[in-house]
Amino acid sequence: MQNFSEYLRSKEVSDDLMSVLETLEESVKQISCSIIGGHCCKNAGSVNSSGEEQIALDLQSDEIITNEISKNSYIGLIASEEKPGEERVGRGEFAVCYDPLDGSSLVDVNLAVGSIFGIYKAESFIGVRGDDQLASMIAVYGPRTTILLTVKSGVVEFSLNKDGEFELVRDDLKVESGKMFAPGNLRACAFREDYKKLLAFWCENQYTLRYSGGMVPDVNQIILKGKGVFSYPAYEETPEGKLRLLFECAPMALLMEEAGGKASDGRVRILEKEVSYVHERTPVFLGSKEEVERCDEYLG
Ligand code: P6P
Repeated sequence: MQNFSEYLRSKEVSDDLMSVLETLEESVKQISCSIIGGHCCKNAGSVNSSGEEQIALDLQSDEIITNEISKNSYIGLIASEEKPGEERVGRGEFAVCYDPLDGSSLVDVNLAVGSIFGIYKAESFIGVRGDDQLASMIAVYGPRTTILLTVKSGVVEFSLNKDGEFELVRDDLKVESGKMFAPGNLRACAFREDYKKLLAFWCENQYTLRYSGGMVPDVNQIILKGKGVFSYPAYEETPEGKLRLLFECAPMALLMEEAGGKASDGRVRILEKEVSYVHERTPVFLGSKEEVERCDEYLG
């Protein structure tokens, strides 16, 4: 079984990008420990730049990543969902954006959560597009701690083994078609007939519901099972949707497209959308081609 570094070497990833990814791998190991350690589910008494209450684990996860990144001179720019804006951290040419612990409130009820990372070479995140990512990865903290990674040559899964090493467990993951749906923001149905009709289609066609409230495990499931669709539309109360373009949707969209799926905002590819503000939100539909095209047809 290849470990994380052996896989990167086998894909002829440049030494500097490999070093950046290994830094993020180390962060994931430490976050996994802090979650299993049962630390800090308590509220931190603060809110992030998106106005969401932070639990201490959000801040601790953010601190772990920031600390590991500070040791890597290849990384010069960071942006975190838990920080107000992008931060210059050195002269390195790599820029790393991350949601340190997406869905952190689910930790309290013992559901799976995750970290999301996008890796660029950029002087600023303003103006980048998801297509500019050199790599993206998500970590899932569930019964196992796993990583889905793409260095833009397909999608692979690593699992943290008993020796504390990530080993390759699945390679060349593909999303084809199948009747599974993860419909977010159902409250929008009270205002959007089109979303109601799309949900009726999925129900009338006996799709299997798989929605946990954590974007990372929900999208991870679609990629591992190779089928389905995750939807999170906008509506009048949240006209741009809820999920962040830079920190959540673009890294996930790269994984989904590298697995042969699609990712749109109902009109355009997520990966084509230019970031105008680091905390910018977007409606998002991710999954098998035909399902995302159905979302575009019903909601676009
Ligand atoms: P809702 C978690 O808070 C999150 O950011 C995503 O992980 C998840 O998909 C979404 O919000 C859930 O939102 O409106 O269903 O609580």
